[in-house]
Amino acid sequence: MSTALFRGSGGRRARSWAWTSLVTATVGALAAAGLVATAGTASAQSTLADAAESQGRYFGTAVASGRLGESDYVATLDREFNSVTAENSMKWESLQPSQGYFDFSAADRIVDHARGQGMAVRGHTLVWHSQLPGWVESLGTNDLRSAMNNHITEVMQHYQGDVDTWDVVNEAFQDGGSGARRDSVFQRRLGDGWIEEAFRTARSVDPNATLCYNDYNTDAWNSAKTQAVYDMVADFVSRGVPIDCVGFQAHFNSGNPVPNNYHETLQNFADLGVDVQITELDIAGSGESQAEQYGGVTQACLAVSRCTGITVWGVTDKYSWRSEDTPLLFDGDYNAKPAYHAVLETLGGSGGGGGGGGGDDTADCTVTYSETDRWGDRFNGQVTVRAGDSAIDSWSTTVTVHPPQKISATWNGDPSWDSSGDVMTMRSHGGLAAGGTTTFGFTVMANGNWTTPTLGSCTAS
Ligand code: 9MR
Repeated sequence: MSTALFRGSGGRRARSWAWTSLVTATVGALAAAGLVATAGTASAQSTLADAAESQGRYFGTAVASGRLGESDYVATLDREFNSVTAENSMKWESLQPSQGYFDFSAADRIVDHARGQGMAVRGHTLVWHSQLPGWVESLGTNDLRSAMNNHITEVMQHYQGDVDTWDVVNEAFQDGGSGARRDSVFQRRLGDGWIEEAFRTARSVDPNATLCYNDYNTDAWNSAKTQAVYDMVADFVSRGVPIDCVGFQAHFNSGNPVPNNYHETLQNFADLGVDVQITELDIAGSGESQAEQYGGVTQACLAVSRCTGITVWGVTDKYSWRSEDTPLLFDGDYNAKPAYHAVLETLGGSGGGGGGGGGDDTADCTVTYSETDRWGDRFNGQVTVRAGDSAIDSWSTTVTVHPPQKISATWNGDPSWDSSGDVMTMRSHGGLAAGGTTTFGFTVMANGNWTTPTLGSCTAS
């Protein structure tokens, strides 16, 4: 994988628009041809994304770029979520490790994958005191001001058209009872005006982006920190400082449980005239107690019309930043947990879980994709087909490539193509035992487009 280490801006924009229309056109064409499959016998809203969408919301997850090669991770991501946040790859130390040099490679991998799947991207985060490269700490006032505005400008221009929402400023307030600003390098050098300046710069760079202030421990309405953030947002709104949204990270555990007045907090902020989003949700625990809390948070969002979506802070417990707390919706084997079902059902969906722990999901086989090799002009994809609880006599699935990509070779299956040549149906040579797996593979000539091919669902007989 080559790295994109360069000075400059705006590099993705033309491509982004092309991809957006391509994805829309491809999905439209597939739908017209009746080739967009919904999972076998499960209900129409058997994923978090579909169920949230039916409620006018998105359902997102944090993604680590290094996990995009793991097929179960990607299958779960692509099936369940329609929004992603880079867990670490868009932080300042990742994007501008030394002054003036931008490395967008890891973040681009996440954005390319997400946009290739038609997902939205939340940008996290433009200005934060943590995960800052060392060179920022040593700047004086004027240089720091320029560096902050330059970082916002370069990063937003690079992702303009792909990232629709930005955490412009993250975690600028202290914990505890003071309600004071956090003692960060930005606060020390630039004084109280730095947050406002960051938002004004962000608006001027991308007037179409939704601009958020994002923080944690802002869940209980009466806490000093919640009140301090509320006062800042109220002040910004009253003075016309551009702010569109407040992000509530929502990292909960027994010491910091979901407060009873969570809905009130979200509603009070929304009443200021901003959207609210739950941006990094995870809840330590397990079983029904965890499920109940997840259901409650989802309910609180649904009860506030300006709560536009929920993002959980990771796909699977095994890669969580606090994995020992098992705080997410899928366990380490990608089985849907009770918390998953609580969220799905609160959103009005049912079944779901991709067959991993999935209620009434009776699909007979599942497919997952991974990329096994890459060269300068092409890559090999591998699909693992897994039978459900019963033996199957045959299986088939589709692989859709994204023009101008072309499949140039296949192995371990009987392929056929639609008239466009972009949709390959792969049929099995034989059956599978209950729970058994097999793989097939193919080579894709990229022709400049490295988007991950889209897998259809698996059909068994
Ligand atoms: O999940 C992130 C973890 O992998 C990093 O090591 C950590 C570094 O500070 O940041 C984590 O994400 C944080 C997020 O960016 C901001 N809110 C708190 C999150 C959890 O620490």
